[in-house]
Amino acid sequence: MSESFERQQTYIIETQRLLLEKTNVGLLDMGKIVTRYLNPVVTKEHIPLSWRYDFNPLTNPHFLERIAFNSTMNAGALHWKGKYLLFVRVEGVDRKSIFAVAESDNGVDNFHFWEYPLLLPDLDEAETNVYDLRLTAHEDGWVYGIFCSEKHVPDAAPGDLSSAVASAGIIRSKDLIHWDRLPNLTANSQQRNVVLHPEFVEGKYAFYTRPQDDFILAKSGGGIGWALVNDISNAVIGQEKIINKRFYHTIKELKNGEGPAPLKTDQGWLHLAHGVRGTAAGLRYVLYLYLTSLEDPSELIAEPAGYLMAPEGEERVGDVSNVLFSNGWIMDADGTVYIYYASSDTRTHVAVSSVTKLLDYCLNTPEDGLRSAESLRKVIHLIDHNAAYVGNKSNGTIDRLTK
Ligand code: M1P
Repeated sequence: MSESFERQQTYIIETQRLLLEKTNVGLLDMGKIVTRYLNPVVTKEHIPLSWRYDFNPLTNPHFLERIAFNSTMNAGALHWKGKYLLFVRVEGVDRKSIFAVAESDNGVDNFHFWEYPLLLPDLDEAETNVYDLRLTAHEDGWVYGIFCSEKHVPDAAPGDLSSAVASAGIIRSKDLIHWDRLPNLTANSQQRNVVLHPEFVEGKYAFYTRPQDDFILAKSGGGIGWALVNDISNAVIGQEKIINKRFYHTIKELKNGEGPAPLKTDQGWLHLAHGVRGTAAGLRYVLYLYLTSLEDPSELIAEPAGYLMAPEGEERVGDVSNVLFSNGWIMDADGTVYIYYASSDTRTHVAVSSVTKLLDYCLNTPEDGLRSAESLRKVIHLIDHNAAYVGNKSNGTIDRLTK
């Protein structure tokens, strides 16, 4: 064994050990709805070395990385047997993604990958890429994973190597090791960001959808949809109702998409979603919340204006900059909520809150009035409301504005 091989191997093993053992710390969060954490929870450096290096000095004398990875992002999440599990989208430098489970005891640090990536059954040779798995522990007893299954448009013109079509792949398991693959969801349009609701509704499986006219743009797809399906092993989307609409000049003007499966709370189903708008610097992805009724999960009952989280600091930079994306969260029995989100399609972070705070935010933050004049009215209203508490006197501005 050459000295170089041994030195490099030791260095790389030791560096990763230190990373995996690193304690994470919550950042100052006075008056904030979520607590961000100092370090990302899963980065490409967390990926097991045995997936990347050939440890045989004869076949890898320089100890070079044989399979390299680009990012660890858009993770589904599940609380399972006392562990916090992230089903991470692990993207290689070859641009293809696989799924792999990373596990932690406390949800905020020491995530380490299971020995092997998830063994996704391969049913269709034309399927080129798979990504963004959403986990749902359904009341039927299975854990489902819904993900984007992408292929090249079969009848693309010669030379057109970018046209793609997105549909929803479906897997299910009872032990999280062995996964059955069901046929992809059948729909009238392309679909990405499809999520399974955890309970039966009217005796049927309920899906959150995101109809889109083409691979990138939602266009006539009006927002996050909702559809009931009789048979999960032959899931066909018929009637689709838009339950969370897009609006002009909002954070979700261009498109939006359901994040993880919603959390059931005593005030309603709590949803985390992403909203996208166009800017001169490209698309900007932010995270927002909305609440739907317990009696009818497709009925919107509250939605604060704007975003809950937008890219900050280093989160703004990465493979696809200015993006926050989340398809995984976990609620503990005590109401603590762990939001797992990826920044700029590069690495995965955690932000911690509580169901009490998130509901308070949802129910007591003014909704989007869709016009500057309405935003002004809301600010004046709060200033006037605060007059009794902070000493300034209401001067009747709100009355003048409403006349
Ligand atoms: O690059 C940002 C995100 O873009 C897509 O999401 P959406 O379909 O909502 O635009 C997905 O490819 C997602 O994986 C990616 O993070």
